[in-house]
Amino acid sequence: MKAFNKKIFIKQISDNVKNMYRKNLEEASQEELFQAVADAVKNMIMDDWIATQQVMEKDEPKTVYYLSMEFLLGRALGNNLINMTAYAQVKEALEEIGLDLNTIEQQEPDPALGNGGLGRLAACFLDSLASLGYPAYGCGIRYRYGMFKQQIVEGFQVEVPDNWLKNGYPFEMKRPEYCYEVRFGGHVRMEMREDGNMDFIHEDYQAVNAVAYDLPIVGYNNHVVDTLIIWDAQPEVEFSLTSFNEGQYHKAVEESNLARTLVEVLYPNDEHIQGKELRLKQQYFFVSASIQRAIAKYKKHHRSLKQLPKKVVFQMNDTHPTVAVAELMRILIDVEGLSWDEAWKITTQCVAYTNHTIMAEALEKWPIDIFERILPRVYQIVDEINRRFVLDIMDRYPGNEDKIRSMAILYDGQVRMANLAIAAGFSVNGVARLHTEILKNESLKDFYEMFPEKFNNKTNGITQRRFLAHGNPLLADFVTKYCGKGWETDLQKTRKLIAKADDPKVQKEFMEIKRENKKRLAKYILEKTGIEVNVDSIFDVHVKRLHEYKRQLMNILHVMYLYNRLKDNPDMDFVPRTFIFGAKAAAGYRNAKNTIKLINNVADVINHDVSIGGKIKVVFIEDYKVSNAEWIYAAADVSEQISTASKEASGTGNMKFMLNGALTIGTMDGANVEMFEEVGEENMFIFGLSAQEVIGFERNHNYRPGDIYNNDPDVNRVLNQLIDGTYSHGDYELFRSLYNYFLNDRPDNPADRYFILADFRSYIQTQEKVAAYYRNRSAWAKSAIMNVACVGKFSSDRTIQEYVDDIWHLEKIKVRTSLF
Ligand code: KOT
Repeated sequence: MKAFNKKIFIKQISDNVKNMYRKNLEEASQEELFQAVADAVKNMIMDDWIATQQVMEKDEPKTVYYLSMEFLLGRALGNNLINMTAYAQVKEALEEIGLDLNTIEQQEPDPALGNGGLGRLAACFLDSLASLGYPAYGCGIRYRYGMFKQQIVEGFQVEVPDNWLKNGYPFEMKRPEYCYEVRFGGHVRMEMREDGNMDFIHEDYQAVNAVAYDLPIVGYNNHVVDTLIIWDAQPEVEFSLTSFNEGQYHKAVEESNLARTLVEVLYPNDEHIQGKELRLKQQYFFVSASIQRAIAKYKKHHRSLKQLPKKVVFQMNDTHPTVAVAELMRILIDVEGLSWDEAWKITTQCVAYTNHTIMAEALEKWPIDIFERILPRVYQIVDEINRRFVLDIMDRYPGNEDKIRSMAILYDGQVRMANLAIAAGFSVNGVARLHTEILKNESLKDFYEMFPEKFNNKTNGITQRRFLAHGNPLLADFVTKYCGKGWETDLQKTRKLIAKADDPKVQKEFMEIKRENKKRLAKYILEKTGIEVNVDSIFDVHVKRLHEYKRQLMNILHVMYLYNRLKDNPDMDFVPRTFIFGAKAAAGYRNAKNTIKLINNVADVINHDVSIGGKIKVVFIEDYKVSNAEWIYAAADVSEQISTASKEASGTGNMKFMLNGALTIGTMDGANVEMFEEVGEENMFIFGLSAQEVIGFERNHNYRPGDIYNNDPDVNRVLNQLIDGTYSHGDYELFRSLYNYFLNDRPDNPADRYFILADFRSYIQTQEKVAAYYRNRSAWAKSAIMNVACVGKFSSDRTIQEYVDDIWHLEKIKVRTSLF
């Protein structure tokens, strides 16, 4: 960025308003002003973006291509200004012309090209790659409709399409010069060449063009601007009515339909794969285009493909882009003319795989007939990879059918994408230490035995630039005051707070900041829901995707239990608490949607019961997304991280709460384990079964939730309240399926498969400790400060540096804008 010039900046905004809308500043709407400001900011980014791309062109450093079906970006304007270290200056300049930066920021659509943790992780990784100065491309899909907008109507979730591109997105740049053909369907004809080798000729296919849109990823204060490429689909030929014969006309119509539907919508299921044909087409579409672009870029400098692994590494974000393995093989063999062995050697040095979950329903498997019909040539290659891999398995384990059953890529009529990723990838990583251990010792045991050298852990992280500097400016200033500048790029610097955590003055300051942030959220809650909350109550927050394993149901049952207690003993000593929920449920996920309805109905009953004097409030925040998440984390006292142990691979929300000084109540699951290690037992509330205990029950089938229901009167009472009309205006059926979840035992779907009743008593007791602790303001403040002080490990900068050191082996680039 050139040195910021206020005058020029202001002039540019008024010029933009004039040229874009034929208006002057006074006439323009806030949305128009946002477009004008965003364009001016993009202009400030441009020189660094050009300079970065020039350095990459000239020095040709090894580059990571982060392949991901999801990037949950959140708004860019404020974040870009933070990373350009121009936020305060721009805010001041706008004030001079009567504009409020906050209001302007809120006009930006919140680009939600992702579901939850996996997509948000990809976005944090890009921020860290750029901020550390590493050459990187994110590669994804330009969905017309990202994650749906959630409305709550009479307590039920309603999904509304989110047309984020409606007014144009100012930070994207169409790059028509990067346009690649991607082929679907048809047949493969084999032809013998003169040299005796085979040619594989793909015929009768449908083709679409992938057209690149680039988004800038601004590094923090270092002039590096990396690129996120999102691919749009366009028909190859625009059909004209006159110049086609009938056959051509049909094909043109089909191809343009395909182009339109391909990128129409993000599949809104988190950790649940349905195996829809269109999803496979989306995967192949963006993977093929990304690999073609990477190879075209490489070939500008090289004639032989042999050095590709020295210049390019593809990181596969879960199995969704795993077709990359076969697509790279296809291009190396069919297009570049390499032998199978040469191509395999290159491919297996270029691709690496990250696993994000052990949940069975999230494992991608494609029926072979569908896969073969949609991608006939790619399928041939997968078939050959599998044939050779099965030979390797037999070689290593002669006569052992079990090993083939668990590791073969093609099995039981299905293509198993994780098996392909592990067979081909040179690295396989989990996302928290416990998760990686479970992969090695349980779910991927056979693979670990065969390829121990591939397995490694990379504990997730989050970017402090968005989730502290931007989301919580008051706490950011507090950290700067006591730790100095520099935490923006070195989060370990917050450790200096350890020495201050006992100081009553510092504690008071912290608690005042927290209270301000609670006021900000209370105002938002009042505006959105009409519910008034007490900012001096404990803000107890559970925000994340709705999934049974994340156990929002356990949380609301605990609220029902507390309410029973208060009703039974109106004079009991009770620390006022506001239970805040936010979660989207996949559209077809019945128990998840019913849980949302239950939370809203419980809220309705409790919030309107004047007899409890407002001691409990329950709030469901509609449309939980990155932009309101920043405010929610900032305002939290208590962070709910209560997944069934072993099920949450890592979690990243847990880290964002910690960064904002909330105390965690959680199970020993995912990255909670490592947070516990960092912050110490006196500053975190742990409860429940361990992962090994859960795995033990699952293996031995000896968990009996019915016994707990029969013997624990508190459990018995809250479960019965699901079917006695207490929370359903007398309707006994509305929550029957949730009741049945606990007690209906079927071989394929055991009762209470997420061990809610097993952990319930321990959860109640631990929540009592939380309440008692909150009474001691000084102890609480100290623990909250300790959370901020000990969060350093969970910066995504640390995570990315580990990926670089152990997997990618990149070198930093230096960008000096010539204009300086
Ligand atoms: C799986 C299939 C489809 C869509 C999403 C997934 C998915 C999401 N798998 N794992 N995740 C989450 O990834 C986060 C980032 O690593 C983790 O922190 C979180 O624990 C996973 O549930």
